[in-house]
Amino acid sequence: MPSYQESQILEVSRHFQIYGELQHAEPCKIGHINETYIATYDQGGVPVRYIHQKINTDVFKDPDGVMDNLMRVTTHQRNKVADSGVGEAGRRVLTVIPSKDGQSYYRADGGACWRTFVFIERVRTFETVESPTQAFEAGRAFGEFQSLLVDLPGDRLIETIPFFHHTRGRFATLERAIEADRMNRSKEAAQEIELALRQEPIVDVIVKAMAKKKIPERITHNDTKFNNVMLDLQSGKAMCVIDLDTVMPGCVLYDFGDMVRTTTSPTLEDELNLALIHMRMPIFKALVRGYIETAGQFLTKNERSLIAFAGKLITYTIGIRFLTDHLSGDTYFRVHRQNHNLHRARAQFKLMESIEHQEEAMQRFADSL
Ligand code: GN1
Ligand code: MG
Repeated sequence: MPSYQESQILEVSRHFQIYGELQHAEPCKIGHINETYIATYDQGGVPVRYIHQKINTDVFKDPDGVMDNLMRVTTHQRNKVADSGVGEAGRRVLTVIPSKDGQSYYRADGGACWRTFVFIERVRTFETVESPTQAFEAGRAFGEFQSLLVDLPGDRLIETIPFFHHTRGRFATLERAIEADRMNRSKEAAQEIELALRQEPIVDVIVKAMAKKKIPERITHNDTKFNNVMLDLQSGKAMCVIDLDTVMPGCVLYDFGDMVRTTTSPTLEDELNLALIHMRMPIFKALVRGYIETAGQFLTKNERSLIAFAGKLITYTIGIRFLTDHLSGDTYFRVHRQNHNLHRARAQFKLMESIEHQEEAMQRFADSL
């Protein structure tokens, strides 16, 4: 739940290099981790919007690292976009507004970390994919995002959350949560726990392939939810990829997998009616086509060979993270109703099964491109 009132946002806003008077601020309810506010300023009679965001430092324990990565990544992207001549770099790449003392974020007295972005106008995000064209755009956008970062100069990016998509690590954490059963919830979740544990044979596939260098490490987004793609209101084309806190060294397959998870079902992530949850092949096809269009030039054969599997694996991994959080008392993902994380886990497992049923056909299609 948003815990900041307009008056507090006013206090925060004073610390950033923004001209004009704050007129209005409202919480943006998307996202399970950070707190986001849309703020409108009067700049010489024109309303101009910004995003103020409080970084969740329980989750992102190294905000300096998060912001260093973010500045390096967005600067590099902006330069490349500007050089390419496509135009509208300011709507294609996130712009950070520095604090009054020239930092990329502002740390308040109590320790709260706030940052500010330019609000990108005339775009919108969607919670579910409404057409193959939208899926194509999502695939294209994240593929392009990865491809722009292939030549990022400098040191390796900081791992803002170490072992973020490490399925074996996530599996072990689930096992510990079952064992501890802090909230006494394991009995009610017995079916989900059983289903989750049964999948153990898949948890090491990508982890091991990476350890053996069969799959390369690359700079990846790591939170490629469909609602992190901003689509132009008029053309419907993807303009900007947002939510860059987990941009770090990773595996492109996790990025692709999370696109499958968040685009192919017609339902929300926490859908209660399991009968509605399924992987839509036409959407998947459009998604891969879009992704291959922009990422195809750098993907290796090994990466391509796990495209369909990645969808299943990430859907499973996010499912066990929700289940773990449910068993541990909902301390990580923000919840809005009772058993919310259990519902989310159930929905992921249903989608995982649907992907599994179609996995061969999905991979065959990817291989044909
Ligand atoms: C979290 O807050 P949001 O919605 O951007 C989570 C992702 C999960 C996602 C599930 C840092 O992202 O990993 O896939 O929820 N982010 C973090 O909806 O854990
Ligand atoms: Mg996120």
